[in-house]
Amino acid sequence: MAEATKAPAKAPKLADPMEASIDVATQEMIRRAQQLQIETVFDRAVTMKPCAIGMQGICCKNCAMGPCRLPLPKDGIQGEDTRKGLCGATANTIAARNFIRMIAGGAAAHSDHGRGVAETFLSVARKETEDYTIKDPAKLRAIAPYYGVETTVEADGETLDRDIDEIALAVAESAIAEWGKNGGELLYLDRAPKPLQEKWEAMGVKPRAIDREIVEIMHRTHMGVDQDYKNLMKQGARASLADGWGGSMIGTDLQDVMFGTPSPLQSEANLGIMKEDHVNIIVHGHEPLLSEMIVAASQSQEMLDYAKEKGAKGIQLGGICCTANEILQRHGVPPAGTYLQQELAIITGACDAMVVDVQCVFQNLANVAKCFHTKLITTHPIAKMEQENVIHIEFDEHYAMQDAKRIVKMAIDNFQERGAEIMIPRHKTKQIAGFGVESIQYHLGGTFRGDYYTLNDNIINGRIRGIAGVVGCNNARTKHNDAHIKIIKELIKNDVIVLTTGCSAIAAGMEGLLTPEAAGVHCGPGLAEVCETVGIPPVLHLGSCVDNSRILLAATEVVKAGGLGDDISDLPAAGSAPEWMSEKAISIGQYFVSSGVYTVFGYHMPVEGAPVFKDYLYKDMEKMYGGKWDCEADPIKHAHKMIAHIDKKRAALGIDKARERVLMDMADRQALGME
Ligand code: SF4
Ligand code: MSK
Repeated sequence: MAEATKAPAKAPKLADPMEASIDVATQEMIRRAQQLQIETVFDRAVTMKPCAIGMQGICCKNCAMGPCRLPLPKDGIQGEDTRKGLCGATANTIAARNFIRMIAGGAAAHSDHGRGVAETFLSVARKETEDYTIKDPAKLRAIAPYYGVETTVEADGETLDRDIDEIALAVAESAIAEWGKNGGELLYLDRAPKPLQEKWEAMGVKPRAIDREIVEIMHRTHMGVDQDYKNLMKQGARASLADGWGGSMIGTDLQDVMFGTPSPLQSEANLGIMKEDHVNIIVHGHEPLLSEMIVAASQSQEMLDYAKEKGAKGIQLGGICCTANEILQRHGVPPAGTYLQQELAIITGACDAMVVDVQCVFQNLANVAKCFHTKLITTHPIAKMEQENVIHIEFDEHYAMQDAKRIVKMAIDNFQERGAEIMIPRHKTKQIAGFGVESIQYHLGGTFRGDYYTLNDNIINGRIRGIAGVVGCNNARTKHNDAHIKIIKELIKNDVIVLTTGCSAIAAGMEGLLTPEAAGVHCGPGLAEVCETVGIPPVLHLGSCVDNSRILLAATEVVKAGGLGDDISDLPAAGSAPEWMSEKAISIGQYFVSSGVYTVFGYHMPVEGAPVFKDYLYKDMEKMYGGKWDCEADPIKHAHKMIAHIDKKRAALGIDKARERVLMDMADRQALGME
């Protein structure tokens, strides 16, 4: 072929920024990456298609006779489903095994995080470290009874407060035992409403020890063990409860004890929080153990002076993913973005160090960092990267501040190494974060009754139609943040108050939904009235992925406050993970379902290839736990499925009529000072 007639080399297919994200900063940075010819997850999502059989949950590779793939017949299943793997495993068995292995992965990730926190807390209690202390002794006293630890002592006929260090040591030892104790059940199960505990007892799903439930999943799903999807799911439910009411809840509580229980504070969100004239350090991952110290180190006069010496005006700390949420809710450190923005933070050219710990960290960060001056630092012994440009500084809680200062200094030293290729998008949004069980009680609770009375009252009278938990990841197979924002807006428009965590919370912050002012713009009249009266946003940021345990406890408080049934499953409430991608999301989804919550996932669920198993999750589970799974990719339909469920629960409670009245009730508005 003559040179002139040769087809030009095919340009790689690239993501369309407008199709990839609803966020302008993200769109700008995708364009920027493409100009610089740096590939990102958005481009890879265009060039690599997912496996259709894997997506449906019906590929088994649990032994070397496989992988066995069981595609659905084109015209669906007519009559008996005869599909089977070499060993005879049915589609139900394969999908259930895959599903509960995801639960095991998710529960392990959350719970290992919790274990790390508990071990650090034990070091604090033993006075082996000076860098961490007990910042919230009241919370420690509040949780101690669940661990069987006395908080008072009798002396000379008087009841006195027990020494806080003694309580700390006893709680730490009891907490750590939860991972591997022999016999008994997890102690925190006692915090759930009694009818729920009875359901778990009847179903035989009360977790015994956290590690045990995860190991048992790996055993049961080994080739030739458990081959009954119902029995497999029983263990899935048990392991998920060991996560939500175990590893995650212990992690959240002990983090609050050591680092402080969050209370509402103001901050900002999105890539625009990075500053060209500052040293920018981005922390990313999940565990706050090191990032807490990095916050302290970067605020220390020593480091600030050093940064100025090197020509910077200061140190700007920012976060990605749940490490971001942890330091946001306790210190107001702004998130630079969600899961899908991690590469983009480096592509600004102004990221002097990205410090990562565990979970949700792209290995491609190393390839992107190579194109810039950015120091990419791994810090956790279980999470390293093979690329040579990655620096590993192993974090040791006994020398926490020393490690943190070393990292901050490395970032400062790197400030002068920046190239000319700097582009920080200007977009950032104001937000209020840092809500929790305690602060909801403070803002929406009764002054005299000290519980969730006011919240319940507003649900009963219909101003608040119901409660939704909207949580979870981004997924590069769906438009970044689109489903999160559409679903949340549709819910609050219909007077449903939203509790949010994880990347969903960051997305809501970026969209300006975490401000009290959002109520007047986006809410239905009832919810707007409550938010404006109390001065809270209609979407409450409750923290990170492990903090979904806060939602379980908030729901329990609502039950306790009365008037809305006896169990979480009676509440006009629903859960959602619009853009999920992580195994942790499946574990969270299952512990919500097993705790009585109707839970809708977006995008897809890996069960479509096993219709009987799917029905078991989407229908039959409700009879067992009061909660069930559902999936809806369309955000508006997704929100309305949740609202329909909320209305169903309102009708069952006999409070559906109250809502119709309240929206026209002028006297009530006047009583609230709104007219
Ligand atoms: Fe195939 Fe059975 Fe082996 Fe799975 S366990 S790969 S279905 S033979
Ligand atoms: S970080 S698990 S992408 S929420 Fe918790 Fe975000 Fe999902 Fe990771």
